[in-house]
Amino acid sequence: MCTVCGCDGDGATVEAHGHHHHHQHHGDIHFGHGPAGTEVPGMSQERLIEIETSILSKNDRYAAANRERLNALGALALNLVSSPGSGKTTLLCRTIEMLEGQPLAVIEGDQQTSADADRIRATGAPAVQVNTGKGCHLDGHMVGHAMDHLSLAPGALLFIENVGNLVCPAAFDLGEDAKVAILSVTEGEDKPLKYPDMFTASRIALLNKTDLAPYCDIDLDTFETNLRRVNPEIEILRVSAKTGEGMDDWVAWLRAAAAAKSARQAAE
Ligand SMILES: Nc1nc2c(ncn2[C@@H]2O[C@H](COP(=O)(O)OP(=O)(O)OP(=O)(O)O)[C@@H](O)[C@H]2O)c(=O)[nH]1
Ligand SMILES: [Mg+2]
Repeated sequence: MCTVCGCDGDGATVEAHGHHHHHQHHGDIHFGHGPAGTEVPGMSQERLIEIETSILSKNDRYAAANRERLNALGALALNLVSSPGSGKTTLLCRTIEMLEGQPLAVIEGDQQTSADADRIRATGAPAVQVNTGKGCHLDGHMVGHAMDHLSLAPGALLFIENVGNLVCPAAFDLGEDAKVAILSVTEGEDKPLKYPDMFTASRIALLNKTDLAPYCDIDLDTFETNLRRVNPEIEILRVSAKTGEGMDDWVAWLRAAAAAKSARQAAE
């Protein structure tokens, strides 16, 4: 997981080498076959697992606290995950306009700049930007702080736009109700197979930029087949945040999910 990019690991400890990578056909090499699922030079598989467990168990405590706050409000939180530029912010801006009357707020994650939070605030919705610096994902602790700056109404929708990255955000629970994977047709239909963890972790995938499909030599049915190969349960909607195509179904999905969450809270 994310100890590879050094964003959280305490990489100082050097231990015996554990070589787990397997050579496959044609001399191709896979570094993910060991118990840790990855390799870092100079670090044993045991140490890697120890670091990952320590980081993720701390994260999980923050995420659980966030989830408790959200549950008490009957607020639905969605973690929007994707590669950079799939259209998360564009989609959010259009979604917010369509959700008129629905209380909502946005947390924006990026390495640098408050550009995306500014775009959200321009719609009139409250937004907090979180800059991660060298970090490559949002974590539970960051989201808890951001929530302190948003006075979420009961039954609100909280959209969390994660850092554009198809790898690391898959591992970090933020306390959300569901991950929403955004894919755009320009990325190619093979992405679910190449970056499976993100799509295994997501409840729904939005295939965005359908307006560009005719120019992209892409087969949307194969895109969907590949998504279901890594996650047979995943829901899929085809949308264009630009033209609005398919956006009614997405907004209906959101309204139903938000209603179900606040009903669950009312029943407690
Ligand atoms: N044609 C077309 N362009 C789109 C669509 N959605 C977004 N875009 C464009 O795609 C580019 C990236 O959109 P953003 O909304 O900034 O993407 P993002 O996922 O928020 O990007 P990061 O936050 O940087 O990861 C912009 O130029 C958008 O105008 C769409 O449905 N169709
Ligand atoms: Mg964005």
